[in-house]
Amino acid sequence: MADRLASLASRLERRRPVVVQTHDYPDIDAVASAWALAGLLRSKGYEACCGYRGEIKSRSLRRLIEALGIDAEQVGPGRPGLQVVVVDGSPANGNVTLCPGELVGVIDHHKSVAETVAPFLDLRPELAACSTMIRGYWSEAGDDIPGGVATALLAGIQSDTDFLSRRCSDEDFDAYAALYRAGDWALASRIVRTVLDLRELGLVVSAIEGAVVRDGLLFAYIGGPCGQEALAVLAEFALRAEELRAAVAAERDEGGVHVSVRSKGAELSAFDLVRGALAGIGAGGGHAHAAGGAVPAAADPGEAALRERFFRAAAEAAPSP
Ligand SMILES: [Mn+2]
Repeated sequence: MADRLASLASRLERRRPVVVQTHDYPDIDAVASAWALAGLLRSKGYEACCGYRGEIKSRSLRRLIEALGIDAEQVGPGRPGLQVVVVDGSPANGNVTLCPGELVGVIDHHKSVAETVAPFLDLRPELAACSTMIRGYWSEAGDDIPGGVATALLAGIQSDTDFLSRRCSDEDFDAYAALYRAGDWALASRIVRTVLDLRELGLVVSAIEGAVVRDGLLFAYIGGPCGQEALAVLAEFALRAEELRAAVAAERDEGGVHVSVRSKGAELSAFDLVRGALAGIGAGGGHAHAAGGAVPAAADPGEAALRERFFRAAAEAAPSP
């Protein structure tokens, strides 16, 4: 197996600070990965911290940060000589606003939409979670993984695979088993599952009542405000309906429109849907089963036009049988 940790470390200068940066508006997999890698680098003598851009809109991530004492910082204007390692995202995919500094590495499991350029690249879209990748770095180091770090990475895999119910590689299963033993699985599971409050539960119910379905695609607009996970909960729950192939949930806040897309299979890929629907107005990405995207407020076409964009993208990506 390639010694990825040694390869990354050889490209980092020990006397300069390192920020391990997540994708913007991070989720559990992103922060768990960044925190775990920053901790590993610190144990090897680097000055490393975990950072993100945008804000934390995920309720479960806030709980994980509190429960495990994760020190994730909103990255500011940068510091002289800063070295940047991006995890669970890529500047080439448009979901990371880079911290000013020198980009040294990108570690990601998302589908690439453009070529990523950095001295160190570890891009493995065949893996279901970035946390699986970072657990591999800890294994390479040969060090015992601290319980809190194991719990965070376990939550990352649970969150990105919906508790192993999406496509996973052998490496994801191996990492899950090891982290399940090394961390607190009960704590991780409880935090990952608890993503709404009662007000948001009501918003989700109302949005489903008002949803529009065409050719197996459901489109629902949540009348917010809500955390980013309410969108995912709605889209995932909707797919329990036999007639649906895919589901889209959208919400608008001051920053613009956020969307979450879930699909039952590669036949109508969530990734293709969000890329097609948001082409020219926003950015989106992810995986075949789960994807997300955002449209800046200035480019918001409005609910009806956004819905038509998704129905059109579905017809183009996979005409109904
Ligand atoms: Mn991820």
